[in-house]
Amino acid sequence: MTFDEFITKRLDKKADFDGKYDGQCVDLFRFYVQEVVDFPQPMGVGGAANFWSNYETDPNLNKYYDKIPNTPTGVPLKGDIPIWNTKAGGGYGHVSIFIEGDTKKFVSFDQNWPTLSKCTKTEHTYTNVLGWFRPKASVVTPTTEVMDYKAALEQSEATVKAFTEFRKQLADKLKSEDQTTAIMGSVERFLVLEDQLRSMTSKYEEAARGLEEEKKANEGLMYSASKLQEQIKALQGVEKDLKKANEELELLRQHKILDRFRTWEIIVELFDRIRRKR
Ligand SMILES: [Ca+2]
Repeated sequence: MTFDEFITKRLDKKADFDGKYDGQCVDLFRFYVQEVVDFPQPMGVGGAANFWSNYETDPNLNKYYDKIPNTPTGVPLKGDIPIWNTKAGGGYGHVSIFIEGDTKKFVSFDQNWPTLSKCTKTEHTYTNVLGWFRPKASVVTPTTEVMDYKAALEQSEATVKAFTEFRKQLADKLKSEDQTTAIMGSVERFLVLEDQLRSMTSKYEEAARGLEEEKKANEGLMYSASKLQEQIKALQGVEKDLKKANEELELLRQHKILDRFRTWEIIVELFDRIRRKR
């Protein structure tokens, strides 16, 4: 579980891990190790201060936690484990789990501070604090991946809830005793309608495509027709010119023929005159 869930679970309750000496600070620490950090339990101690001095020799401490000494500027992270020296806790020292704070004071999750045998959020100064352990793997704060997974889970739970509610409302609307059968029938009808709609839509789309193609072809035809009209117009012009030329030619021909006639008449007349004179 997360540290926050751990706090919610254990706040204002007694936590007695070893079943001895009532609820102590070490009991809460060991529950934290078991339920949140999920590491093996450190060796037994006479008092909480011994965790600090045992660190180098206890593999369940030095393998799984960083040991960070207290300095004037150091501030633990949420989920870190502050350890007090033997001047605190009636000579035994003290241990808690850091929640929030700054360089002057902080709030942590404690048991038995000063002598309350239950878990509390407690305000402290850094007096007598030796330093803090920081769990090496980031198991205290859930990773982004875990948070994403949790969010996805919550969302799917909400979806399931919404669907259940929808089903219930549907059953009420259908006024049906046998909810499942009625709903399945409605869903089936809905699916058939949906299929019909889909097929009609595809038919419509097909028709629209055909229409579009036809329109394009038509545009091509219109273009050809207008071209043809231009050509006809041009041809008509040529024809007109030809006709005119023809007419002129005809006129010329007629004139020539007339001219010839005239010449012929003159010759005939001349011949006549000549004959007469003989
Ligand atoms: Ca105990």
